[in-house]
Amino acid sequence: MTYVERVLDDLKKRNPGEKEFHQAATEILLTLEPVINAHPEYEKAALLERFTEPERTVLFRVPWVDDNGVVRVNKGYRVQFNSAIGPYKGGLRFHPSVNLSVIKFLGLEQILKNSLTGLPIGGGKGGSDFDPKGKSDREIMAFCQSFMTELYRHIGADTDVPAGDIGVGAREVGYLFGQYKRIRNEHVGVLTGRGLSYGGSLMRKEATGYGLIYMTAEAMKQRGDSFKGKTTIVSGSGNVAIYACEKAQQLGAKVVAMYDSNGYIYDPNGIQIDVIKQIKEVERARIKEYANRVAGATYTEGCKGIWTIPCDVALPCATQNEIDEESAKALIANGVQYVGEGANMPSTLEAISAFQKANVVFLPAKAANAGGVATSALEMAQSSGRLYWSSEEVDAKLKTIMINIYYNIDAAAKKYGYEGNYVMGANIAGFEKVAEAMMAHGIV
Ligand code: NDP
Ligand code: 2IT
Repeated sequence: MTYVERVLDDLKKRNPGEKEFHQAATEILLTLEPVINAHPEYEKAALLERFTEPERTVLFRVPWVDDNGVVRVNKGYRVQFNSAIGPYKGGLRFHPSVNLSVIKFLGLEQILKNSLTGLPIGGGKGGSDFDPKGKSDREIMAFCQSFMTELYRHIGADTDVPAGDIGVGAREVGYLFGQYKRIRNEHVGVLTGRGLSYGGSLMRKEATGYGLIYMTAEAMKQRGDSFKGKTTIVSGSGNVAIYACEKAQQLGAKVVAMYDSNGYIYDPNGIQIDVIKQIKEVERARIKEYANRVAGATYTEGCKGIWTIPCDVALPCATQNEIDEESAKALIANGVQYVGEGANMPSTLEAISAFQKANVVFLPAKAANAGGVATSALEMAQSSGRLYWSSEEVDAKLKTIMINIYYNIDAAAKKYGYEGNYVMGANIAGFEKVAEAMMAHGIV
């Protein structure tokens, strides 16, 4: 057994049942063989054992009272995974499927993603199994205040800076920030994705989706191609999906389908993104409403069928494992050319392998969706400097960062003889910097 295989084997034994964490660790570790072989000192320093074990894991009770006066109890999590290159940084997810395995997979991915941005941010992730769906604003506020009443003692502008993820957007960040400020009596950049009136950065809302498109467009450009006229599917209809759709359309794509967790809409004339924004951002309603409002559009119950719609570009922007092997094969059979991951780990290991075998240009999440956290780091810089950059300035920086990441992962893949394998490229390029910093810090 190689060092990498042994670490992976131990990880599975010592973290039983954590299937998402096993999946992310498998994807990452197996691609690191070439780097590990080039650095025998890493094994001596138990570098991979330390890299895959969070520095700190905080689990806590979140009690709150619902609108009927009933006391409810949720689980709260913050995994402070790796601070080698900067303070822990990563989002909070509120979704009933959240458990330790999900938070750890997201945290592990986040370490390498944050490294790829080139900015000084370590990796962390947190959240709760709280389900924001169907809750009143008061219930959301009560939950967020209770969550922060424990979380505040573990975070700080130079220690750990959470942000949004599934189920955590501007509203939730506002309530979380308000409670942090009240308890600590300090107005600092302890969360990103804040509102523009209290220290948020312009373009943070758009950043993940726009960044995904900037990188995908660059991969196309390198091949003498572009988004013009490309039939595109964007799964999800939340923060990442909406702004991926918007920017893809600005570049000439025809986005024909999107979904939420109930089902998908198909609009052969091209999705009207303003209608989606009204339904999802303003009314917080279900996507099936779209078919009631737009002539020619249809709604189908269930999500999986979306991947059987013929397209040139597939952009999964909802959640983990939304593209399995069967869906990947359907996409390939229909001629998909590019897959850009907006969500975290949206493709199963089998799906990734199918895309790569079929020579589909596959841009993995930790590179392709790094625009969100990169802009969070720009928000941190603006907070510390007590200054604001214009939308144009932030957008230009975001675009430069995404293009740099693309060429870095392209170069890393080539360096080790795996040209075009951006999974290898992203894992290796992200890992090299973290490994160097960890080695410099000694055994800690
Ligand atoms: P949102 O909560 O804004 O939107 C999530 C979307 O995905 C909703 O349309 C939701 O549908 C759908 N969805 C969630 N779970 C499922 C499921 N099990 N099956 C089908 N659809 C589902 O979250 P974001 O847009 O912020 O996040 C989307 C993805 O992007 C996540 O993987 C996240 O980790 C990743 N990401 C987010 C970043 C950010 O800046 N926000 C940055 C980088 C990555 P419904 O409303 O019905 O639940
Ligand atoms: O997965 C992610 O990169 C995010 N949810 C964004 C994290 C951040 O700190 O902006």
